[in-house]
Amino acid sequence: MKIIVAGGDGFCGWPTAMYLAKQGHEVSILDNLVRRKYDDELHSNSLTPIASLQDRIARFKEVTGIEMKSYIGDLTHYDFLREVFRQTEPEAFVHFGEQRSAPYSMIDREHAVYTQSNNIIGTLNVLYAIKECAPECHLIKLGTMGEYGTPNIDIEEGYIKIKHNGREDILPYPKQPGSMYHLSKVHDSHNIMFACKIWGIRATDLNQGIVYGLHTDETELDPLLVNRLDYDGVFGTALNRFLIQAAIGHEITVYGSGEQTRAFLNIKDTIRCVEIAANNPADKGEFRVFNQFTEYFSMNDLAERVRKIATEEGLTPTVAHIENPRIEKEEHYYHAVNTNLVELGLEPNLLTDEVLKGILQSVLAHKERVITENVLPTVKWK
Ligand code: NAD
Ligand code: USQ
Repeated sequence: MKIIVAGGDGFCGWPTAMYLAKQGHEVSILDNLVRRKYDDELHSNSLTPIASLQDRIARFKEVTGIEMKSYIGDLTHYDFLREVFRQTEPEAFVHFGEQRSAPYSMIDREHAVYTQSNNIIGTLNVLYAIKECAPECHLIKLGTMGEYGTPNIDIEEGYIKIKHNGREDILPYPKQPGSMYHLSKVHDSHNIMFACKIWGIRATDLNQGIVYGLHTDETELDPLLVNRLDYDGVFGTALNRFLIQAAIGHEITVYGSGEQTRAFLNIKDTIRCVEIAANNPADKGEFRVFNQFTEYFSMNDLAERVRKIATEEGLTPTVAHIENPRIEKEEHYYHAVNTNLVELGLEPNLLTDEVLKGILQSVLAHKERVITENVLPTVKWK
C-alpha cells in the first residue's frame, strides 16, 4: 500500500513509519518538525538523543535497504498537502500530526488557540485533500481515550445505544474531554464523521490510550533510529515519566490522590494497531471508532509498580502525592471496551515486570540527559 504517515518524526509516528515500511508498504513521512521546536520553546529535550529526520531516514535505508520519502511541511497549508497527495497517491493516510500535549494546550490563550487551530484545521485539510485527490484513501486518525472523559458508565467504542422516551437510537458516545487539547480531538472526530457521511470518505478513529515504552524492533536496529522519549512536565506522560523519575532519583510525582485511572498500551501495540486498521479498511462512508489500549491502571498502581521494580534494580525510589495541577476527577468509575482491535488480531503486549524492567534499563542508559528543572509540572489548569 502507498501510505502517508503524518507526524512521522514524532514518538508514535517514527516507529510506525519504519514498521509499515518493513512490512513492504511504500511509506512517505509528512511532518513540519514542530515537535522539535516545542522543545526549544520549553528549554527541554528528548531523553534519548534523536537524529534529524533526514539522518534517520538515510540510516534506515542503509540498515534495511528500504527507502522512505519525506515531505517537510505543515498540514495546515493546503497547497503543500494537496501537492503531497498528488505526488504520493496514498491508499492510506495515517494521521499522527497534531499538537498532543494537554498541559501545552493549557499554558495560556495562545497555546490553546494554536493547539485547536493546528489540530482541527490540519485534519480538516486532510479531509478535503482526500475528497479532492484520493477519494478511496483510508484515513487512519489518532484520536484519544480522553475524548470520553471519565463517565460513570461503561465506555463503548465510539457509539452507544440510547433509549429515550420510548425510542431507541445508536448515537456517538458522549464526550467529556479534560483539556483544550482533548477538545481538539473531539472536534476532529465530529468533522471526520461529517465528511464520511457527506462525501463517502472511509475513516478509522483510533481512540488511543497513553502510550508507554520507547523501543520497537525497528528502533533497536541502530542507535540512530532510536525513538524520542519525553519526560518533562509538559510533554512527558504517566508511566514513562514515573520510570524516568525513578531512574534519576526524583520522587515519583502522583498528582492528587492518584486514583485517576487511564487506559494504556505499549508503543509496540500502537504500531500493530495502525497496521491492523490499514489492512482492514473502513467501508466507503464509514466512520469507524476503535478504542486503542490494552489495559488500564490507576496512577497509584503504576507508581507502586515502578517503585517495586526500581527497588529491585538497586535504586531507592519514593512516591510523592503532589498537588494536582489539573482539574480532573480523582475518584471515578472506569471501564472501557476495547474488543474491535483484538477481534481483528491484536495480541497485546501487556505490562509485565519484565517489560517495566526493560524500559527502566533503556532509560538508565540516558539518564544524564535529563534537565531536572523540567521534571515537576508547571502548567496549571486554573
Ligand atoms: P509527537 O508530538 O511526538 O508527534 C507528533 C508529530 O506531528 C511531531 O513530529 C510534529 O512535528 C508533527 N506535527 C504536529 N503538527 C503538525 C502539522 N500541523 N503539520 C505537520 N506535522 C505536524 O506526538 P505522539 O506522542 O507521537 O502522538 C501522535 C498522535 O497520537 C497525536 O495525534 C496524539 O494526539 C495521539 N496520541 C498520543 C498518545 C501518547 O501517549 N503519546 C496517546 C494517545 C493519542
Ligand atoms: N499524572 C500524574 N503524574 C504525572 C503525570 C500525569 O499523576 O507526573 C496523571 C494526570 O493527572 C492524569 C494522568 O496521569 O490523570 C494522565 O496524564 P498524562 O500526562 O500521562 O496523559 P494525558 O495528559 O491524558 O495525555 C496523554 C498524551 C495525549 C493522549 C492521552 C491519552 O499526551 O496525547 O491523547 O495521553 S488519554 O489519556 O487516554 O486521553
